[in-house]
Amino acid sequence: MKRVLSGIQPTAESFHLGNYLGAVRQWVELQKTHDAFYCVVDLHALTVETEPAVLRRRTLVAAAQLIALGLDPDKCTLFIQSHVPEHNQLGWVLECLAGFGEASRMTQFKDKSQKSGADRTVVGLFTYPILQAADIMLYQANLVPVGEDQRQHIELTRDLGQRFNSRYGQTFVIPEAYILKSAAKINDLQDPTAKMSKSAASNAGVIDILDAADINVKKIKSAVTDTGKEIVFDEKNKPGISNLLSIHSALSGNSIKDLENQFAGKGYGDFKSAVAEVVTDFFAPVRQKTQELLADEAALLQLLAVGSQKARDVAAKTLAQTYSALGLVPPKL
Ligand code: AQP
Repeated sequence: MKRVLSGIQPTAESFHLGNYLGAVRQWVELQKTHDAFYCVVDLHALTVETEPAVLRRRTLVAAAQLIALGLDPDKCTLFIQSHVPEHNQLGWVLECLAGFGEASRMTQFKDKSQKSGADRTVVGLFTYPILQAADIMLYQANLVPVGEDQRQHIELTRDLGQRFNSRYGQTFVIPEAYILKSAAKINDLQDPTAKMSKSAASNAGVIDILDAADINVKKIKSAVTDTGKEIVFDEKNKPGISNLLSIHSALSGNSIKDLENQFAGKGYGDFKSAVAEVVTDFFAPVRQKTQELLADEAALLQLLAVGSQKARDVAAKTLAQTYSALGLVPPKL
C-alpha cells in the first residue's frame, strides 16, 4: 500500500470549510486505500504566539474533530506531532540542506511576514516549510493530500529529498502533492477572490465547522455575490456564486451542472438558503461527535498514544538511516 502523510495546525477553535474540503475530506477517503499517517501539527502552531491553555485545548479539539469528520484510528495512524521528537531532529538536518534563498521564496512566508512586519515575525515561520518537509519524509510518504495553497511547500519537500538522495545516497521517498481540483481552494464568503483562511481580517466570510448552525446560516446568507441574477459557474465574472456552487456541490455530491439546472430561474436568496441547509446538515453530527469525544479526554489521549507509538516506529527507522547516511556516529548501545 502506498503511504500518505498530512498534517493540520491546531491554530483555531475549529477547522473551517476550506480545511475540510481542501484537505481532511481527502484524508478520510485515502485511509481506505492507503497506509495513512495524519498528525495534528502542534509544533507548527508555535509559529503564532498562543496562550498555553488555548494551544492545549485547540490540539485536543483538532484531534477530536478529525475523528468526528471521519478519520478512524483503526484505519489510519493519527497522532500529535510533538509526541514524535524525530520531526525536530530530521527538521534540523533538512535546515542544513535548504538554501536561505529557496526558503525566502515561499509565498506563504512572504505574505504572512508582510502582514505582521519583520519585527513580529519569528524565525520558526521562516523555517516552518522545512519542518513540514521533515514531517512528510520521516514517513517515506508517497502522497500528501493538501489544498492548493500548500503546493509550493510540497515542491520544496521534493527538492530537499532529491538533494539529500543525490548527495548522500537513496534515503527518502520523493512525495507528490495530492490536490483535488474540485475543492483545491475554497474562497472567503466576503472576499470570494481570496482563500478562506482563519487569519482573514474578518471572520465573517469563514465557515467554522464547529460553529452553531445559526451563525453559519447567517454568514452564508450574507455572502458577497455578484451583479446579475443567474446561478452559473463562472469564476472570473461570478466568483461569489461560483464559490457557493463549489461548496454546495462538494458537500451534496450534486454536480455543478445539475445545480445550475436545478436553480435556473431562481434567485440568489433561494440558492443561498439551499447552500446554508447543505452546510448545516452536513456539520451538525460532526459538532456533536466532537463534543462527545472531548467529554472523555483520557480515552482521546489513549487513542492518540497508540497513534504516536505507530508513528515513532516508522520515524525512528528513517532518522537512523538519515543519520547513518550523513556520517553521524551512532551511540554505542
Ligand atoms: N481555503 C482553503 N481551501 C482549500 N484548502 C485549504 N486549506 C486551508 N485553507 C484552505 C488546507 O487545509 C489544510 C490545513 O492547513 P493548515 O493546518 O496549514 O491550516 P492553514 O493553512 O493554516 O489554514 P488557513 O486558514 O489557511 O490558515 P492561515 O490563514 O494561517 O494560512 C492544508 O492542507 C491547506 O492546504
